[in-house]
Amino acid sequence: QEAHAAEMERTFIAIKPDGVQRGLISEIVSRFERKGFKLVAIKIVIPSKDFAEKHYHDLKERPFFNGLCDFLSSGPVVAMVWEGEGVIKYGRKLIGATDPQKSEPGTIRGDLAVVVGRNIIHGSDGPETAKDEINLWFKPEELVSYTSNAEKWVY
Ligand code: FUP
Repeated sequence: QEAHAAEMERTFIAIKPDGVQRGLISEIVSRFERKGFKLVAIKIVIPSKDFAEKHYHDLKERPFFNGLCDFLSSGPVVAMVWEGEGVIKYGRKLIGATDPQKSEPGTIRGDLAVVVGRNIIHGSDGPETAKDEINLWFKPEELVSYTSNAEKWVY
């Protein structure tokens, strides 16, 4: 069965400043890549505080909101769009629970992080937020559509 890129599910994944500073970019990219998901956009940026507040707007009433936005804007972030069947939900599974003390071993946060305020990675939590976050972080022309021969062996 052919899966067409235009219809394929996409999610927004970001390696936060702690993940970048700790040298975990390739480790994290590798886990998504080996699963069989396809990287369709990637860049490294230092978000402004204002931009971080837009990204986390759903959490603006939470007590940790200000610190969280300071943290996200404190250094380089690797912003990515990953594509593939079930990538939104399974991407969250690869990432693990929000609090690394509760993330299972084998997940990115479970294996590589210790506290919730430094949990190294972000992933969209549903189809609507995926769409919004991709639009916030990327221009349409920054996303690349391509056929990967490897997909024949994944789907
Ligand atoms: P997640 O989708 O797993 O990133 O979790 P949330 O959207 O609930 O939270 C976003 C970020 O807020 C987390 F990655 C870390 C931070 N956070 C805290 O610092 N303290 C909390 O109690 C909850 C979340």
